[in-house]
Amino acid sequence: MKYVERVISEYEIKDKSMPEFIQALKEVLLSTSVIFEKYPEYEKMAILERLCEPEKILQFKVPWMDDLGTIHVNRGYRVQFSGVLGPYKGGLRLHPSVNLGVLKFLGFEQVFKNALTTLPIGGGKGGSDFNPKGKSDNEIMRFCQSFMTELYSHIGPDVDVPAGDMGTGAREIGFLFGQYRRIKKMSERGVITGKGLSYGGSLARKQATGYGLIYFVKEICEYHNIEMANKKAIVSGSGNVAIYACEKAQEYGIKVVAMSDSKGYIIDNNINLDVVKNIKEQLRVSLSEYPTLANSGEYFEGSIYDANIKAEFILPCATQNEINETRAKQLVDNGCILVGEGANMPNDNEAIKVYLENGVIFAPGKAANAGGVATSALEMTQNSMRLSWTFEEVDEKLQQIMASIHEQCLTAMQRYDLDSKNYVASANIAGMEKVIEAMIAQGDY
Ligand code: NDP
Ligand code: 2IT
Repeated sequence: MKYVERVISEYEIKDKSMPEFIQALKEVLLSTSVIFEKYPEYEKMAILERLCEPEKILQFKVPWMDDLGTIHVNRGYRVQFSGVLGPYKGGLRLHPSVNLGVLKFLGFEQVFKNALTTLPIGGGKGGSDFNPKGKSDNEIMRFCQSFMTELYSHIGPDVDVPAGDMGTGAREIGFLFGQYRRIKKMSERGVITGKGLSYGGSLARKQATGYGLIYFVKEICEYHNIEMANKKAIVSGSGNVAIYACEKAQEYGIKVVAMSDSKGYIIDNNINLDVVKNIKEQLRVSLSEYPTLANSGEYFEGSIYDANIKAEFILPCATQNEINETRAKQLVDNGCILVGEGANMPNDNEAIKVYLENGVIFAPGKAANAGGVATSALEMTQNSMRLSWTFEEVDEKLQQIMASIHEQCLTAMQRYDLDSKNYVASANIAGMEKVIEAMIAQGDY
């Protein structure tokens, strides 16, 4: 049995209760098997076993009191996956679907994504099964304080630097940072990123993941001679990543014809993003309010990917496994030519196969959405230097980083003789080679 297949089958037994982690392992390992064919000595060095096992996993109880005085207990986690390239770095997800398997998949992906940014950050991920929906600001604050009361002793600017992810935005980061500062009695701004601008945050971090996705799409379009203007796009989700992907896409003349949330989706000729921002960033309510507030468009319940919408660009920016084989085939039938993942693993492995078999360009999350974490690393840099760059300076660096990730993919394609539309294998190879090199150099065993 091939090395890669052996390691996958061992994990299929060891982590059989973690389907998302197994899915991510398969995506990464099967597409990088060429590395292990080229360097058979890596098997003896147990490189894959060392890469697939997190360095440390923390699980802790998060008790908090709601506004009526009832006590709740959630589970908190931090998966410190790999520190070979720098402090563990990755977001905190607050969502009822969070469990260890989901965070292991996210942490594993984060290791290679962070390697692609070329910045000195290792990979990690954390979060809780806490549901922020419908909670008051005070309840959110008490939860965040309780979460940080346990986490604080495991993180630090040179140890582990959390940030936002689904359900964790500026409000939650503020409460988390405030509790860390109170407990530590130190001004360590670089312990968490995505902070507010008044206390050490970076301009353009809020926009960075969505903008970065579109900068990456722009690189692809330039390389493959595709005109961006007037193409139709579906952007799923209407959270942080989706909103700023839509904003930058519209700036480039792309027509965003549909967006979604966890309950349904809106279809409009050209989405009115100010209304979506108001609904999601201010009112924090459902997209069903859109037709009334925008005075245009229609709202439907269900998945945006069952709606049979015609679009050339598909930009999934909500959550994992939104698109399966059937939905991918429908997207292809409806004229899709490019899929760029703003979310982490929104396409399952069968969907990716459909794209590659049908000549659709596929940009995986670990390359396409790396702008968020890259800008977090720029926030860390500014915190260390004790100064702030302008929006334009950060945005310029973000564009350079996304262009460099595209360049790294092209180089890997050439070195391993891969198809020029196969960004999934090339991104995985480029990220993994960097991590392996650092592991070997550091005698990481
Ligand atoms: P947010 O919490 O801001 O937004 C998430 C969006 O996804 C919301 O619109 C939410 O709907 C929707 N959603 C949640 N669950 C489902 C579901 N089951 N089906 C359909 N839609 C759903 O999160 P982010 O925008 O920060 O994150 C989105 C994705 O991008 C995640 O995969 C995250 O890991 C990834 N990512 C985030 C980065 C960041 O910097 N924030 C960086 C890189 C990747 P509703 O409004 O109803 O809750
Ligand atoms: O998935 C991701 O890359 C993020 N949620 C961003 C992590 C970060 O540290 O900014």
